[in-house]
Amino acid sequence: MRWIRNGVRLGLAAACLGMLAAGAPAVAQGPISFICSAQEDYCQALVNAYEKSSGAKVAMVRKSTGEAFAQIKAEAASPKTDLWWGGTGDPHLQAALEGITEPYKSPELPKLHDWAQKQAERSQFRTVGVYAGALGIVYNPDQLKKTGAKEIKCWADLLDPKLKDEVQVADPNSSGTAYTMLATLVQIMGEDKGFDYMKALHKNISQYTKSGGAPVKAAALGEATAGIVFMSDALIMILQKAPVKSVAPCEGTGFEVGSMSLVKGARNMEAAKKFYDWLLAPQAQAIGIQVKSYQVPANKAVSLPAEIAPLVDAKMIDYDFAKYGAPAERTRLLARWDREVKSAPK
Ligand code: S7P
Repeated sequence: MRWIRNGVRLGLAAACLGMLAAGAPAVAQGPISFICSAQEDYCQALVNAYEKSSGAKVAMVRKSTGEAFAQIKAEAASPKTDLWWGGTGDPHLQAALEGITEPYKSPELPKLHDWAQKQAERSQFRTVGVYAGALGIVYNPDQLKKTGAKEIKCWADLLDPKLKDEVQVADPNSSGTAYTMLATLVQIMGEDKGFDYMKALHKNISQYTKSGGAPVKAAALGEATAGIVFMSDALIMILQKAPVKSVAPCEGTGFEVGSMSLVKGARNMEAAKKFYDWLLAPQAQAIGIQVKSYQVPANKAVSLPAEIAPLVDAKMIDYDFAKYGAPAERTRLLARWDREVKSAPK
């Protein structure tokens, strides 16, 4: 995938990061109300670094992507949130198209990879890409052996009856990861066949978790044999020597453009814009890798560690972000999933 490789090739730029530290401190207008939809420790590291460098105060809450979207939508008449960072791009796009987020062109925008700038363009600049990552399958090889199922290489392998109640994925209503899976399968297989696949997979699902990263932990603990997750989340556990492997499915896979949006009518708009600009600049963009969160950063000046290289060789589909982030389409697909998959007999 060239869009990811471009990030990998910028290795030398890392040496310059120390010199690219943030400029003048932002002036705090009040605590910035911040929803963060990535890993909790990544979110906290961003907040700590910004508070330290700017003197501003940030009140952060971590929420899965679908939940964050639902909260911002529910608050639209009287917004309590200023800035929403991270989580998959589709709900950010839906928020943009529903007009509940604010258009903004950061001075950092031209310094981002094309995929991050395209996310801004397709939303009329109401959201922007902050990182990218591929969807994949995580599995526990010891557990897999016990089930007698063959090695997992493809989406089709997850349908093996020997994996009954052995697979986990999140609920796509709350989780951006799981919605990315839904949209990916529909794009690879066609809508009806994609739903047939998810209905068949339902027999093997032990639990639809709330958060997209939970199946990685379940597989590492041996509570599940396999899970559908972002490969960057699996890599965190693999590097911690957890007994799991990850695979990019042989039929192809989808990917996320993790995004950021300013809330329309934000009470701390000016302070939130300063935080927004800082979050796109190299110093903040390098924090993910420092806290071992292995998505590809959007800012071209940030290099990637060698560990990420295997993730970029996945056979990636040409994910249609405009279609699957459109409010009517996302709402329709989630309703169909509730009707036909979640409530299907096991
Ligand atoms: O953990 C990092 C990450 O996977 O979290 C985001 C994810 O969408 C949030 O979790 P949910 O699936 O529960 O919404 C991703 O954007 C990110 O890569």
